Amino acid sequence: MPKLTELPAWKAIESHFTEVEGLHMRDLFAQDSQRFEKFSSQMDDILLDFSKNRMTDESFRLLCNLARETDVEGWREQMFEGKAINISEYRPVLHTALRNRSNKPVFVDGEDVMPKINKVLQQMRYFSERVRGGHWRGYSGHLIKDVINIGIGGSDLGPHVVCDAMKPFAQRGMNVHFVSNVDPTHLSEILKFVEPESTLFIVSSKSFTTQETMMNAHSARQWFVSTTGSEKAVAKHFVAVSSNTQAANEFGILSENIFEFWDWVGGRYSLWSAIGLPIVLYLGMDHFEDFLEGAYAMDEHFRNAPIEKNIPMILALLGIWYNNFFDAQSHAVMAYNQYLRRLPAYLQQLDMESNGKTITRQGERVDYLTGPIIWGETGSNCQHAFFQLLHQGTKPVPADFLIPARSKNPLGSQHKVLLSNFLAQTRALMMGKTEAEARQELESAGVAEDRLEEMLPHKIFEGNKPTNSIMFEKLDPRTLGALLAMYEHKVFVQGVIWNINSFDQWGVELGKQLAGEIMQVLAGDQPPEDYDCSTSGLLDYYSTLKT
Ligand code: G6Q
Repeated sequence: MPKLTELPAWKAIESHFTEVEGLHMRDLFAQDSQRFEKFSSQMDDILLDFSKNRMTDESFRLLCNLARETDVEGWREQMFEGKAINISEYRPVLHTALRNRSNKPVFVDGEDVMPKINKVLQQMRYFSERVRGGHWRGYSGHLIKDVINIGIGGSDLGPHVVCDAMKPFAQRGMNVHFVSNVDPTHLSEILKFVEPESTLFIVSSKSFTTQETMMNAHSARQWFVSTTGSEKAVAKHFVAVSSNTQAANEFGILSENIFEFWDWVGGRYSLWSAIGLPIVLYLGMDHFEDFLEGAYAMDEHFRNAPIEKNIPMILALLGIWYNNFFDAQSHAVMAYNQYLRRLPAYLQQLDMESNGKTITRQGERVDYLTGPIIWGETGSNCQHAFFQLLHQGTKPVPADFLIPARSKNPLGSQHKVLLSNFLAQTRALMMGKTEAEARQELESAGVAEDRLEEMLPHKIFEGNKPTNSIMFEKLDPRTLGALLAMYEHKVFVQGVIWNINSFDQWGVELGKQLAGEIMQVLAGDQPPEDYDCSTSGLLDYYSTLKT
């Protein structure tokens, strides 16, 4: 298999890049009034306008060729069909089966997995309806008012972003909390405000061995037993979501209260599985199914739309354009929607854990950049914080801007003001402000000649800063499902093109292993003699402070 950088499609982009690098989007827009029509695509009500990017028709054509030459379409089918594309863990990658609303069979090792997926969905419906309808009560007959999800990484970030974003759809009187950090403060601060008799804990862990989750789960159990005085009551207040049902049993959770998922669901892709249980308890199963429907609609679009109109493919190709040719180190995501405030945290894991890799599928070191640093904040807050760097800094930062056309909370003209900021920022980033415009502005403001010359360089904006605008009607479960699936597929396409395995996470496993080793030193063992002096020095300093 030829190296990525030796492929004809890559070489063609490389030589084309030198022609495009110096072009300004302001001129590209002036030359082509059809740019928006040409460079936009729609799936249901989700519109992607990618016209504010530093590319010509030819750039786009060459990028699409790269997707063809790296066989993105072939890999896509392998994923949907359950082939073991996670090559370092020898597993299929089938989060798409979890939201396969067609219910057509999907085979793993000759077994159709749809019946067991449907069975767990039914179990989630039955359980959530009992809890939400007041039939499942706490040990002393109280209604369940607080659900606490204990999980970390993929067993936390997905359900957390969804519950936060879907707050307007939540059942009145039902609260959901997320405990992830092993820092005891996280659990303690939540326990201060809940009553054990009306609290349900979900221990969410694919492996059921993750140190942070297990410690938090044991602490929660201890708190529960010591405040209620009843071991027996644990059964009514603790359920588990895991692919390791035996370990969940051993923790003391009854088999009927364990919600299963499987090793072909990666942690960061698991929110569509039983890991979505907190979502279901908070929003209800019908809303969760709408969420799955939205993701399925995006899956179908991803599978069937031609590359030129395929939203996840386009986002992926543009990301590669900036990452590998403009040397952009990061990619920002700005949701102009307060409900989406956890979106950057979720995307950081999705993207950086998937594509933060240096080894190709053939086991060689890459000689090109792979996954970008993902970051972001909600609009318009971000404008008053780091946007200065986007407008006038030295680093290229391509960005996605997302906004719903309608707000869940229409307050006077506030949503229109939000939208005007969204439009003004993407336009300003693209257009910039020329010297002549800045001069004109200062003159109109009556600035004296000598002062004007001093101020002028500071008032110029280069512009030519790329953005994607993603606009949709409203943020509801269906649209959110589609948006998250859109990003999953974007990450997938980039991984295929970079020729890396997006579905393992050995760096995460390393953290789990190292923390265990150092714990033994903290528990009193001598540090190994070959420990680096920095770690030994910190351990010594800690021992002087801890008492
Ligand atoms: C995700 C990663 C990682 C994982 C957590 C929690 O893809 O594998 O973030 O989700 O480490 O793991 P458990 O669910 O096994 O506790």
